[in-house]
Amino acid sequence: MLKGIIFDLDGVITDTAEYHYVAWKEMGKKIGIDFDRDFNENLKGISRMDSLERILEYGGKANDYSREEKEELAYEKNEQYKKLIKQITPANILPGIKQLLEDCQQKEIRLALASASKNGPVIVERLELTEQFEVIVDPATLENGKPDPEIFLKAAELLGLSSEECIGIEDAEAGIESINRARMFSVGVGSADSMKEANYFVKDTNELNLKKILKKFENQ
Ligand code: B16
Ligand code: MG
Repeated sequence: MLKGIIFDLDGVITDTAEYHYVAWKEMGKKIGIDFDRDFNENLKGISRMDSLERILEYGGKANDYSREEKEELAYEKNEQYKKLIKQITPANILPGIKQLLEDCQQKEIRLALASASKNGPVIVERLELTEQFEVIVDPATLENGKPDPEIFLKAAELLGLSSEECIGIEDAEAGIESINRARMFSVGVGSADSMKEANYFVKDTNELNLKKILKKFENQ
């Protein structure tokens, strides 16, 4: 029986990808690496430091910076990002999500957040959704980022539920892999191609409907 739903944040509850993009792009400019929105897709669901490593590799500068310099670059990016996310309001909750959260509450399905973002709690606060989530996993407590299953397993553990009792919802390929490796039912939001590993997927958040999700879960 389904007892818990574990949500990704960026790309499922709200769309912060553009802010990440703007902030990374500005940092890239300073060190002479330019990239476009297509490349930015590779950074979805990936931790801050792993994102920086991917950008440096893309720009052919993977070995040009010390650990401390990388920390500084990631710090600068995050300062810029924190300025940008100040403009987030409840109006930025993606279509269909409020209804889905309400439907879950009505059915006493417990909710957790499994975001790779260390800014997750601030964003959820700005969306005025803090109270809806019983558990928010702190990514700083984890050893491995997505696609490792650790974050989804941790969320289930904190809810006191088994993997079989939970569903994970994600928009990133790395996130779907993480859910699948946690042996949970995976629900994807995105294109058929990027969500091909998901147990069930929709193209847009406004197609996320609890009844439909439950039906797919029960018939798995
Ligand atoms: P931060 P999610 C992820 O959030 C983003 O998709 C990814 O682009 C970002 O690098 C990562 O959080 C870390 O974010 O720099 O704020 O700690 O999709 O797992 O909710
Ligand atoms: Mg995401």
